[in-house]
Amino acid sequence: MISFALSVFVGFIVFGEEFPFSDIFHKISKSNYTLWTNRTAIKVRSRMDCASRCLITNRCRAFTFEETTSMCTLGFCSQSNSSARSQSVDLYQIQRKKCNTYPGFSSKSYGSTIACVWQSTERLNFTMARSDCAAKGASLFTVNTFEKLQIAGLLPGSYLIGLNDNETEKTFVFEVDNSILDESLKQQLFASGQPDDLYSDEDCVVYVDYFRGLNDISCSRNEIYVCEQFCFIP
Ligand SMILES: [Ca+2]
Ligand SMILES: [Ca+2]
Repeated sequence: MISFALSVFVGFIVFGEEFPFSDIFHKISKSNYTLWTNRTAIKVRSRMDCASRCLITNRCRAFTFEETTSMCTLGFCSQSNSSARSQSVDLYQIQRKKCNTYPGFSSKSYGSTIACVWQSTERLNFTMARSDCAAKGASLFTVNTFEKLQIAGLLPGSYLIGLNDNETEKTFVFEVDNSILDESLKQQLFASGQPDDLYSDEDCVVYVDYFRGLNDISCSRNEIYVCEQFCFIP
């Protein structure tokens, strides 16, 4: 999809071809869905301009565009949400793919929570693991709820996930959207006595099977890792 999208974009720029907007993006009912994003709106020339920006932006699968102001917001995916939205904002989504159409990925569930995940066989450090997940159009596994912690337990062994306190010590940030792990959830997710920032050198996080919880480790350690697709059909 990414290479297809890129070639479409390049074709649009170089040859001035008609941009097959409606083949790629679908308008989503805004009464039921909102945009999952960590970006702020930017002013663009047109809806097509906004769509083009989404196609060349890593992990952009959806966007909103406000006709009257030409404000464009790029996002990860549309998500179910019953809260009211501004009627002037249109929400578009790239066609979602089934989880198992991403090579090696499979869906795992706990209750109504479903994750689309892939586990490595090779051990890499945090930076390399993160790059490998990005190359798959994914991010390191996000364990940000009790349910996701239970899903983590369905995968064998211990492995790196997408959470770190690289920027500010003790402030753990999820890789997928830079959201911050709050204190009460931190206590639920981490194993007893963790995170301990041992030797002042532990800023990356692994799920540890025998703790059934998280532990902070050195980012330079080579570990098994798990990638997660965030915009899929189970
Ligand atoms: Ca730390
Ligand atoms: Ca630790």
